[in-house]
Amino acid sequence: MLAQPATALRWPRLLLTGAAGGLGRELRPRLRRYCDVLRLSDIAVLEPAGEGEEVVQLDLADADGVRSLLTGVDAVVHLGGVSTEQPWAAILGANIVGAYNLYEAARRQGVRRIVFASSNHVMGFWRQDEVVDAQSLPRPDGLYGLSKAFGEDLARLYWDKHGIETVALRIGSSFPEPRDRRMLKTWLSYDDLERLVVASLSAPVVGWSVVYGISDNSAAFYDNRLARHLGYRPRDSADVFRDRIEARQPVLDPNDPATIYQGGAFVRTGPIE
Ligand code: NAI
Ligand code: 15L
Repeated sequence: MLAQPATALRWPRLLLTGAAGGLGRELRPRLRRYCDVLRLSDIAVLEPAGEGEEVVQLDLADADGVRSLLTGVDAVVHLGGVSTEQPWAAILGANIVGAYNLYEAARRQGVRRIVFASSNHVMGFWRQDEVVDAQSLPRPDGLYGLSKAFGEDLARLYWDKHGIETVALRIGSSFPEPRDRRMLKTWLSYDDLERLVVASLSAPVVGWSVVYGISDNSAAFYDNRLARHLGYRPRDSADVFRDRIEARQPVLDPNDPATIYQGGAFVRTGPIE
């Protein structure tokens, strides 16, 4: 069951990219409650448009298509793209060219704010015994993380030069439940994801902001104090799953890079031919 909308704010038209994906399908009914029209796009086939919805199937690498996709849009929640380590060509088209097309279309169409699904993998080569915040230097753990770092820098350029605001969400692990001991640190519940996205859309001034997309997990290696202006207050915590997860995974190899680094198994992956 969906929670009551967290705010009375309402947008005439929001765009959700990546709407056919795991998080897109979760956010579709939730975001619908905050806008008059929710435009949904993906390269994959989407469920047909319901009341107050518009559906557009397109590749983010299609510059003209993305430009018309942003017509009449007030704000964008940009989830679309490759979401794991993949061959370079796929990452280049979806995450590099696609992000450029989105920001360039926003500039031309006068869209003022983008909530960008970045990733914890921008920071994957920081160690799990270190705490990082929004000012820590990026240390991507693969081409996927690097492409998200590019997206964050691109967003900063479009803020500095063109005044388009972005909140870059360095999402940890957003699934129904944490799946392993690392996710006890990185988990973001779907309800907190909604809170985070709505806070990012609603905060009066965001400029270019970076926030770690996590629930209130006591073992987190992320510090969100520099994103306080967003007013994001997580209400869930991975802690309630701790006993079950630790029973399932009692011992970790301390020499495994997946144990040592924040990016977990991503630090071991690739390059993928
Ligand atoms: P997902 O892979 O399920 O969804 C991504 C969607 O983007 C897919 O429906 C896919 O068809 C679409 N897409 C891929 N290439 C495209 C292209 N060239 N043009 C148009 N659409 C394209 O991923 P998920 O889990 O829903 O994540 C959503 C976003 O959040 C992604 O950007 C991902 O990188 C980011 N993220 C997700 C995390 C998680 O825990 N679920 C953690 C960190 C970041
Ligand atoms: C991500 O960036 C991925 O999109 C997601 O599938 C998870 O693997 C997540 O990071 C994670 O690190 O748990």
